[in-house]
Amino acid sequence: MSLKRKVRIGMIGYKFMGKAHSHAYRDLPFYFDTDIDPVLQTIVGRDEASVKRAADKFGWLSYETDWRRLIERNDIDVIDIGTPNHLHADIAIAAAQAGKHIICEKPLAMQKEQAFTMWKAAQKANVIHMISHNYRFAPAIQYAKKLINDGVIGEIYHVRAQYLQDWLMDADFPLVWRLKKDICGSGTLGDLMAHSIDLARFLVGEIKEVTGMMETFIQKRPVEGEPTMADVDVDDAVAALAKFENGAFGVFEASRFGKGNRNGNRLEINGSKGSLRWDMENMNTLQLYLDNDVFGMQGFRTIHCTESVHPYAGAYWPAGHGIGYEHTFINLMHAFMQGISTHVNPSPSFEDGYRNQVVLDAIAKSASNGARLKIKY
Ligand code: 4PW
Repeated sequence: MSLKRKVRIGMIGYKFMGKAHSHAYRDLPFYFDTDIDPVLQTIVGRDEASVKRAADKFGWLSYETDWRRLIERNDIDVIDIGTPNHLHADIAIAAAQAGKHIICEKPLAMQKEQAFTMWKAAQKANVIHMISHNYRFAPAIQYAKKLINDGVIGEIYHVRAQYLQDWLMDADFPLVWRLKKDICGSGTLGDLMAHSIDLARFLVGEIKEVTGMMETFIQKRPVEGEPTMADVDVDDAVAALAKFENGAFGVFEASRFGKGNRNGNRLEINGSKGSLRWDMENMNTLQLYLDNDVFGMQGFRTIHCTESVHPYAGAYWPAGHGIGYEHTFINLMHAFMQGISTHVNPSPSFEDGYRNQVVLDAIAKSASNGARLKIKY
């Protein structure tokens, strides 16, 4: 019998993120030596037949059809929120008031005021809180952070980040929840650029000023299950310029119309002594250019971040055997469980989610009024 502390998870949502999170909880003890054993206690969804199927497939012990009932239960320690964005705040605040630890999908909220309330509720309840920016947990990103902190690329001048997908380019694709402002808050801005802003804040620092532009290329789409069309009221693409507190200059682009880019989440950072490049579609490698390489032999070198010196990589396979998208979630859940074990809040926290949301809101505001805006937290 395991002597590990059992942490009973209640997860709301069972689709894309529900699958990623379920898998992460299940595989975590397989790779990491922790003093916590996550228990897949209860999964929640409104449609009973579907949530029951998900419970069976993902290995949950039970299911519920009402998230409020989940939060009332005293056999649940953690609330995991993988619902559409408009429900994040109500669930997180209720979970905090019930003394549950919380992990929430991104973007944290519909707007910054809501994100602030969520952060403060979690802080007041003294529960562990995390936002699921999983890409931070790719070994190559964690290693880039170490190189930057060690001064390897020197003072940072530029960060440029793109997050491009192409799943929405068919005009017959229906008006799903990610295209309805009252449910998602924003389009590519909160769905994709939120990740780039998180990576930039993690690697480079706080943003102090932004301008933004947005575009909706297909303005009407079929309503799901009905023979009618309705307006798309969120962005298909967004671009933003940013200045960082440390003087760095940022260029960000996110789109669901980047043909051929299935999940093209990339960034490049240029410093006084070198540069770094990362691309999620080749996630185990990091490109590094160093100015002090031998003249004539300079160029971007490819670091395979699969050695034990690379954060998280050693938990998996021998060098050269890469990991995938799902492992970023395992690493994130490891940080979350460590946070619960030590009661030291891990990063990215709800505070990071709030700061991210402040930047996103400013980009949206700038896109609508054309102004260049200072970031005020
Ligand atoms: O990480 C990405 C997102 O934030 C995923 O690839 C899908 O696109 C799901 O939501 C966004």
